[in-house]
Amino acid sequence: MSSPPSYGLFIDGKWVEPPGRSRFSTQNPATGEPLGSFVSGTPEDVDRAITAAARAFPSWRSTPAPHRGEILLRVAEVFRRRKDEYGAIVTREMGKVIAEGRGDVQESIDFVEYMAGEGRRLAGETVPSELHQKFCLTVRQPKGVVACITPWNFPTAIPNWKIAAALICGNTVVFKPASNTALCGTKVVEAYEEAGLPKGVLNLVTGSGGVVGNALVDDPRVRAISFTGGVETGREVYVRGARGLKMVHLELGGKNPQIVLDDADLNLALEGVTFGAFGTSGQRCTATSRLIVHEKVYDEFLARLVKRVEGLKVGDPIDPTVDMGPVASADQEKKVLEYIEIGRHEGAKLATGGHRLTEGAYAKGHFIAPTIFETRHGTRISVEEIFGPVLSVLKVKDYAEAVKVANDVPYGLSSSIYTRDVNRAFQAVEELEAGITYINAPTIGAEVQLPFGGVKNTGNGGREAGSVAIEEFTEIKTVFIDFSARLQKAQIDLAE
Ligand code: TXE
Repeated sequence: MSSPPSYGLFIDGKWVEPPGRSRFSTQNPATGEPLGSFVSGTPEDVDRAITAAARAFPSWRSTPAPHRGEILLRVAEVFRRRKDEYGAIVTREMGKVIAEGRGDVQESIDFVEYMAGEGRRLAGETVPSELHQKFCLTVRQPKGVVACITPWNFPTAIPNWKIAAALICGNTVVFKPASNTALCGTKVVEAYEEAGLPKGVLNLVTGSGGVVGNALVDDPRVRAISFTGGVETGREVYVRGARGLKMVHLELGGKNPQIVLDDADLNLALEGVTFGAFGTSGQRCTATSRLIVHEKVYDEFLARLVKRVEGLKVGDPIDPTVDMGPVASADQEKKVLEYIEIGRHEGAKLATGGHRLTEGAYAKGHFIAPTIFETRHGTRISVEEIFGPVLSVLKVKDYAEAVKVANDVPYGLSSSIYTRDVNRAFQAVEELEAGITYINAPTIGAEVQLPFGGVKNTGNGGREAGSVAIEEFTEIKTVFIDFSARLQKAQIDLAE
């Protein structure tokens, strides 16, 4: 097999391959095909990237935000022009089916365009003063150099959610992608380069989380860290960042429930859970990993779901007729198989799947059969994030129990309820402990113009996307303009 193409780091507007670095490669999780070889960045590389970003900051922050937006529009154009090419790279490197690979790139286009428009808003407030002839307002200012650390499950969309939002606000960026999707990360940066982003404004350092990630989080010049990944890594990043009193934005796991009440449109609920649980092989942070079903419709619904899921075509995700690809890596395969074993040991009843697919075309990939367990609330598979094609089904006696079970997990990202009762639907909006609630739609399906994030261990309170995305990347400056031409004192009683 010929060796895959080599890629460098992107520092100060140049692709560089510092001598003496070790390298790592990425593979297609469906076929084992090597895709690219990348530099294992070192703390010195991180230092150079931060130096470049810090040097570029004064001029980028003083570039009018609408002009920054024009560059982002050009970035979106590059993604649009390259959608087929990039979509196929997403699919080949991460393993999601080609429609979703293209969807990943479409989400990048949507978000970058949306943020380009933010260049003409970046709104502050004007508020009245308690004093005469005094004008009070707030303006948004960039934070400085920010670090964007991203996972592999949306390997172009998540980087863009962070990078475009950071850039429109006037920050400069050092970006570290997940190692198993380093090619996608590299392609994202190429798009910004092609669009003419000034040098140093966006820098890429590939390499391990322990080395590159830690060096970024620890450097005092990095003022904010935007991180999406696993809970334990997120906690570590938060604690390290806290030492430098940095703003750390975390987007972590989920254990997202779909509730099906006895009055639900079962056909719709069936399509919802099939897509929610097995789309992207269950590797979305909003993936449906718990199906909570009213006892009156439980048997019928489960039987239909098993039949539907057994009809899914699993295979090479580049084939447009395939419904579900492999999981993203050997590590993911191991973790998911461990959870399947845990499920068996804790007495869950396997309704379908529960094994690797290894024969013929599956032999070189990380394929796992779509898996459904019947279990009870409180088992490990019903409360821990598995992040794979494994669905836990739970029976409940009524709406109240459904919500109690839905809420009784350490996470709170997405949630969904299928019912025709409008009162129940609104009650669920009020009662489900989650950052996102869908009514009669699956737990997946974020749109870029709406805030994204969750409660409890899903994060630390921030939201990405939507107009609130800029909160993460701006400081607010409060401005008082006194045009009275005399000293006025707030809060001090005036002499009668
Ligand atoms: O995530 P990590 P992994 C969950 C999911 C998955 C598990 C592991 O359960 O099975 O996490 O995935 C970088 N300082 N989610 O291993 O390790 C790392 O290099 C700074 C859920 O991929 O959290 C990568 O770029 N950075 C989640 C990024 O952090 C560090 C999506 C994420 O890696 C670092 C992804 C460190 N010390 C995984 N260590 C969701 N719910 O969306 C690692 N990194």
